[in-house]
Amino acid sequence: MATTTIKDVASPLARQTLLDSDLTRPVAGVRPIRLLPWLQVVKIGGASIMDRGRDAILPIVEELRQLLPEHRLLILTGAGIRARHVYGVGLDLGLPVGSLAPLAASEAGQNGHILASLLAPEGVSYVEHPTIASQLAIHLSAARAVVGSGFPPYHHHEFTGSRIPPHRADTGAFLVADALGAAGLTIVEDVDGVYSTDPNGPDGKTAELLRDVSAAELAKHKGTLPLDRAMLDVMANARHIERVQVVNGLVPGRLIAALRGEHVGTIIRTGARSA
Ligand code: GWN
Ligand code: ATP
Repeated sequence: MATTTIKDVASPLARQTLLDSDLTRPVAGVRPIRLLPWLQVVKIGGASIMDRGRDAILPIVEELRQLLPEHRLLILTGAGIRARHVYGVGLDLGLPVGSLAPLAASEAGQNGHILASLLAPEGVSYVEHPTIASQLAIHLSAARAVVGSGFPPYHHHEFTGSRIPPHRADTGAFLVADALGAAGLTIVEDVDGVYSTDPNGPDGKTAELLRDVSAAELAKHKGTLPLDRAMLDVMANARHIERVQVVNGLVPGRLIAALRGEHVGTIIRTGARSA
């Protein structure tokens, strides 16, 4: 028998616009749950580590290997020199940012495949973006760590403010670590941390290491940074990750020390506050 009455679906958001944050706050303002609270995310630099080849990669592989009994890891890699090349060719041809983003992302994936191959004897594999999104728990129940691409899969949805994709591997690593409610994120570079000015630049002699800095302060920093600036915007609205440590992966022991809770690089404080 056909019903003529209007069906009312019970929802606290049923009768209001989603655009008014005052109205949605009572429902949407609560802190999200932590999906993988025991997870440690480690981002390995593409240009700073992977492009240096065996001299930089093999010691990092050894440190990751030593960390496996202590932590369950999501290891994410950045893109390096091959992405710079593809940006150059693509920009010369006039390709839009949404076409360049997946081209560069695929290098981050290549670097991940390289790292995963070296860790394979430890049971570590490369996992695809969809696996990171929805099957990480089962993979990390079977293995102590997995490797993936750090790039966020924005593809043709990449923001158009700049011709170089603004959301790269640092941003992708932070987004996924915060979304999963991970215990921490460590970013591995080829410098001791974030400095007042590029230590390898023309004013390098005056560069001072910033041992503890907020994302808001870094966002105001006028010069270059060893990180994606888009990550600082994301950090402002972080829900779980309160601090990220940037460490030098070329110095033996720094990555292990960071994962053991030591302050051995730059700590960047985000906008997230403990509950
Ligand atoms: O290819 O190395 O994931 O994990 O942004 O998209 O360009 O893809 O377009 O699951 O979906 O090259 O094929 O490639 O790096 O990103 O992956 O081996 O659709 O496992 O197929 O979101 O890995 O790849 O480059 O990460 O960053 O097949 Mo690759 Mo990347 Mo694999 Mo992934 Mo993109 Mo998929 Mo995807 Mo595409
Ligand atoms: P990706 O993973 O995207 O390839 P990456 O993490 O490997 O990136 P780079 O883009 O190579 O990192 O950035 C690291 C470099 O940033 C350092 O070698 C350093 O010379 C440079 N740099 C620029 N500004 C600063 C700064 N303020 N402090 C520290 N390093 C800086």
